Amino acid sequence: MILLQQTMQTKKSYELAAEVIPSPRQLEWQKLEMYAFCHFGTNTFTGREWGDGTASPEIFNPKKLDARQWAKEIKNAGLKAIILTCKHHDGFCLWPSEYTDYSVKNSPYKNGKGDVVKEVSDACREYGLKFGVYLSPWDRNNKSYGTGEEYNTYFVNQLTELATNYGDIFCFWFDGACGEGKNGKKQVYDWNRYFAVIRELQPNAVINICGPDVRWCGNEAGKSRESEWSVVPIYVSNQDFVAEHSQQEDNPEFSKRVEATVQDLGSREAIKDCTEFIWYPSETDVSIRPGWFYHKSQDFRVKSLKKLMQIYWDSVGGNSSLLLNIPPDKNGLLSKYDVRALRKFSDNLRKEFSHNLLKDCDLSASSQIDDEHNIKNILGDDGYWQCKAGDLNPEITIEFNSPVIADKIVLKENIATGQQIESFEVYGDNGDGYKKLCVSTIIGAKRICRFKKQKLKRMKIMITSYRVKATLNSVEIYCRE
Ligand code: FUL
Repeated sequence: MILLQQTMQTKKSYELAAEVIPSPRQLEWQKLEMYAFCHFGTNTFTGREWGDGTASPEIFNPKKLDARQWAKEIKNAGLKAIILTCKHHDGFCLWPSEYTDYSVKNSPYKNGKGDVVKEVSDACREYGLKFGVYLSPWDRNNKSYGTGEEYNTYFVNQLTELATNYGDIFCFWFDGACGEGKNGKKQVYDWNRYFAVIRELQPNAVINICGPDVRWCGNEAGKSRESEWSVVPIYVSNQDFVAEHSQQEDNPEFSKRVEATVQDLGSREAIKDCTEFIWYPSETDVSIRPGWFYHKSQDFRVKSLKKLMQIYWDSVGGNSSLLLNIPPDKNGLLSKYDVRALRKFSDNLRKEFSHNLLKDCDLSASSQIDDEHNIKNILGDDGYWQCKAGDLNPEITIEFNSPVIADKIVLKENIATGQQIESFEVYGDNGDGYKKLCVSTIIGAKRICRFKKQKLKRMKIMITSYRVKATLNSVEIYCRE
């Protein structure tokens, strides 16, 4: 015991951070990379972003609702899941909850016999997508909100309905927004009770934002940090910390704001006084149009391909997953404007990543800990490379058997054993000497670096700084078609 304490004390904070690894559920989630949000509810019909819980259920009447159309478009776009706003802040439930009258059961939709959660979760399964639940803790309709225990039980009952009746759920997404209810009171959420219910009923699901598994990137504008560390000090997952930085008012401008709150969460400097760390990877949530809910007036303000690509490079290409909101319209369909933008986006991604050029080549590394962690592992799906502990500037050389024309490199660390690489550089040579192609900070689950399209005979990756050990799971090289 005493010995353990001594070792703990002598370890530097970055050495402790280097030991933190993801849970199996976080590792599974990380593979998704990109998935959809669908904001849908009374706001779709009232034109609001934040309903106050007074809209009549009578207004909810999507006449052509077709969740299979959502799933089909989202699947074709290469996204891997849908998270549905089963209940937004207004409290209206898209499923016939037993615990409130404020739901689809009192709407004209299918004469009160509809269940949108069921339709969307079924469509997801049919199209091979995962299904996730957004359930707003803030409820502006329920009279028990703000009373403490009673509302927490109401919320737990709703969570239980959703976690029991709709098959596997990959994610529960809890918003940081928290305001007053009807009675002017704010609720004290019993997060631990909520989490316990989820862990019991859906043990594989990640709990995002106001939850312990996935961290909010900190804004709704689609801007990730230059260095999105997945290992951060433990306080970052504190729900009060998250809520403090969340949207506090019904302000349409919020989605454009890039909050310059805490830009550096994980560098050696940022963590130097910390001793406790968690694996808490970033998620970038952003809407394809200005609002989270569909408003006809925004049909011509759908994000351009250029903007969507910028968001993709920053998020997926910068160790943050991308949660892209595509809100169904009043008919209950994804609008043609959003579908057009989504298709352009996915067609473009296919062109950017048509085939991996890193195949026929000789690979060498300045060191490897043993033969099991051979550099050749970065070419395939099995295993990973790890340098020797004493190798302070690990270098990997790629010698192409015949020259390639390339414009980007994709690197992945072996995150199952943590995140340790702090910076690296990539060089290319076409016979006239090595030239620098890119300089970058962290890698994590994925880092995409783009450079000017050029012919290359060989490439070199230099890891310029790392914590304790450096690993690579894979390296891929691409050229836009
Ligand atoms: C915010 C909410 O207030 C917005 O309405 C939206 O649901 C967004 C994803 O999260 O905190």
